[in-house]
Amino acid sequence: MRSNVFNKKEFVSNVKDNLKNLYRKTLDEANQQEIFQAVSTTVKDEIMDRWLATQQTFEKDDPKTVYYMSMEFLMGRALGNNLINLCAYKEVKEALEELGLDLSVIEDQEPDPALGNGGLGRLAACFMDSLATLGYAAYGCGIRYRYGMFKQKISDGFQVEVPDNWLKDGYPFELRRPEYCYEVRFGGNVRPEYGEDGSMKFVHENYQSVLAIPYDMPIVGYDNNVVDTLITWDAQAKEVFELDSFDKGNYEQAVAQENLARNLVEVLYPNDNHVAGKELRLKQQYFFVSASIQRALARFKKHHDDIHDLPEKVVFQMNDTHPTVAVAELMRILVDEEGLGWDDAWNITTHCVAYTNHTIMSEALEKWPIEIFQRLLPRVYQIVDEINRRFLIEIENRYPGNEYKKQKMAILWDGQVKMAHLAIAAGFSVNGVAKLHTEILMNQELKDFYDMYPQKFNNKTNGITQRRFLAHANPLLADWVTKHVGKGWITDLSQVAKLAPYAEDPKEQQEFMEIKRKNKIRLAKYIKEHNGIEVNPDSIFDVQVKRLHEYKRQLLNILHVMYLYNQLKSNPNMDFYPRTFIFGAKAAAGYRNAKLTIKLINNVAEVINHDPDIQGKIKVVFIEDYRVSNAEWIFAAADVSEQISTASKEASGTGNMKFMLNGALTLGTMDGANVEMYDEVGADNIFIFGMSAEEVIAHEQHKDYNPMEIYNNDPDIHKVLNQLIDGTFSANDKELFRDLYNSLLSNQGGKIADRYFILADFRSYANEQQKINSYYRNRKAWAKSAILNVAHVGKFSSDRTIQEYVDDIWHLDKITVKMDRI
Ligand code: F58
Repeated sequence: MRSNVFNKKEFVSNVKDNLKNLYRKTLDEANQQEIFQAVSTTVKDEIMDRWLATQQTFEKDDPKTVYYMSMEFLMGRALGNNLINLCAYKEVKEALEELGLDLSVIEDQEPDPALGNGGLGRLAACFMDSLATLGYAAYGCGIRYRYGMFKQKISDGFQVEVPDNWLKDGYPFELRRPEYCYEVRFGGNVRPEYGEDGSMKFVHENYQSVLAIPYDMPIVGYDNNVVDTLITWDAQAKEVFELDSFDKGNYEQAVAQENLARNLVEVLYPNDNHVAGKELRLKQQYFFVSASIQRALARFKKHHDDIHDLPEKVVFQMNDTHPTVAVAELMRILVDEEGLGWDDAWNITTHCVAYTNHTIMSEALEKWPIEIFQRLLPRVYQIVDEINRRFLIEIENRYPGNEYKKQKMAILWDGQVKMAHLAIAAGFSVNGVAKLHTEILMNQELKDFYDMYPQKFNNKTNGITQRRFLAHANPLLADWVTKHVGKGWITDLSQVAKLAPYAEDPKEQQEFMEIKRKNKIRLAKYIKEHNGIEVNPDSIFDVQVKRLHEYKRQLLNILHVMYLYNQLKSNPNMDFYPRTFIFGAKAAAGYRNAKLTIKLINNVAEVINHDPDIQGKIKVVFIEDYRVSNAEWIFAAADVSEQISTASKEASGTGNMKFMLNGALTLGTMDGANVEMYDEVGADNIFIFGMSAEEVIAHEQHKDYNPMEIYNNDPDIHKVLNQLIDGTFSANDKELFRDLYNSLLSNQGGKIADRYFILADFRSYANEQQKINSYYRNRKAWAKSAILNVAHVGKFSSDRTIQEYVDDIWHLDKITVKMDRI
């Protein structure tokens, strides 16, 4: 907060006032949750002035605006982050200390808003932070799920999902805006209606309606008075049991609408890189997309009479295909409500929508059964049908007589609506999220589309916000960086390059390692409190935290731990630097192998952590309920960052960047953004192993991979795999891990054996792990590499990513918010 606004005395007195007004309590009487609410209300008050001023600037300057459309925004806690971006963190911490209060305890009271699964949702959150910080007009558009990502409990080593009732105490950083509500219609039928002049329009009737009510959350830019907005939409029944419903005998209809509204926004689908294709999910998509477009158009029309100018002022970025129904909804509004002709409307639409692809995993590609789509969205379906018809003509013109092309590229095919095809046909930009990923899209997955529209394709390598993941997560390292390069890195991460010369300096190396050690102690304390496991802060903290998915290969990691354990057992005096293997991961509730892998990790932990033979040299920890708030502590404490996906499968990864920012050394495959991290930091400061994407793809095409051969020829691997089924780690139930064993060795139900090449990469993984073991003994070399990782992380700021989106895709105007406007 600017010093003329913020002073400690005033802050304290406002907190006390808020306690009084909210709870009729004094500081002594209030509990921590009430204090959190009062502190947050005080901070929100401060934000409000800037939010108002930003809105007034929008009104006056009318800048081009991006609407970032995403089913997920994994925001994490707001209080600490807002204080960082208001430049008031330290002052508020001190002010509270004077009252005997601890800011981090208060921060801990905040529910962790988890309206997202993993990378895709967290990316959206980082992008919002960067948009506000760089001074661009932006709205995030999403859904206000009543229940976010489930909370994970570990019970007897198994994951148990507990509902995340994040709104139960009320959320202080949101604002209900019922005055901006919109109607969204589902079902019913469409019939043509002819005017007396011979004109025809479509009438949608017998539909069900819900009202979309927006809740705005402020997105505070860093030290620039800009506050953008995340709109999350809540659903409400349009008519709440109105008397005339009874009169008309419409009672059932009223109940149905009430139910629809309640179910729509009830819960986030907890799948990462997998879509279940449930009808309710399509309803969610249309619901938030329709409401967001209506709001965007209403804002536009306040200042503009001619809808043809829309592309000059508005761009919709679709975060994966989930919001792709936006294409047809915008067409519907332009044609049916604005009265434009098809070509006119198509021209506007295709200059307003752009699409980001986040995966090549086929199970994550969205396809809707036409039957569902048509029944749920009859008018929107007609429009998709027409888009498809014209698209097929375009393909025919380009590739006359090539039926095969049409089959492969059609939007409607085989009873399904292919959302990616719709997004590419309509989007003026199609981007991947890392160099390698974009290349794979262009040369393999989307090759037909790239051949047809090369100009649409571009890469935007992901990034992360250094404000949350360094300034807030790791204050000790943040101060160390500032001491050496000044504060500029907070808004221009490329400035960390100036750290490079310090990497050679023994005193700086020492200081750096001291900071890491303190962060490891902080995490060790957390682990002790939450897991009851004692870990040694002088061991290597080797960390893999991310969603649990077979392609991310947590199984490779834990199999290697089993292998090391076998080695140590048979040779207790072998060269081995103590290591703590830390895991954190949620598995989708219905994903069997993923859940079994969690159980395996916990069982291996149980055996190894209690085996006196290995003298505590290996510890295995599974951190319960991995989420944004504990992630911040985990990144800060890591020595080794495990980024070990099968090459070609991880589109980018963003956790990899958060570890790098905090000075961990990456152990990774040449996959996703790891490739670019390697380019930045150099071969000496990263541990790379495994097959290349090209090799993996070649094996997949030739179907010539046989894991059984490796199992038969490598006795160490043989032993480890047998331990999955001989009771070593499941004494009471030898069969417990049979499915994991089978998944590695036998083809089953369409799934080929070891489809993620775990055995193929095992030896080269173990070799790199061995190198890490030796390298860590050389503290100076390690410290040097760690510092160089921080020094070369500049490229991976989401500020850089957003600037590229602005320059190449969105073309937004920068705004300046002056506070004297209010
Ligand atoms: C992730 N995708 C990618 N999808 O896996 C990761 O490599 C990338 O860094 C990140 O996006 C950001 O670009 C991802 O998180 C999902 O969680 C979807 C949720 C909805 C269902 C389909 C998967």
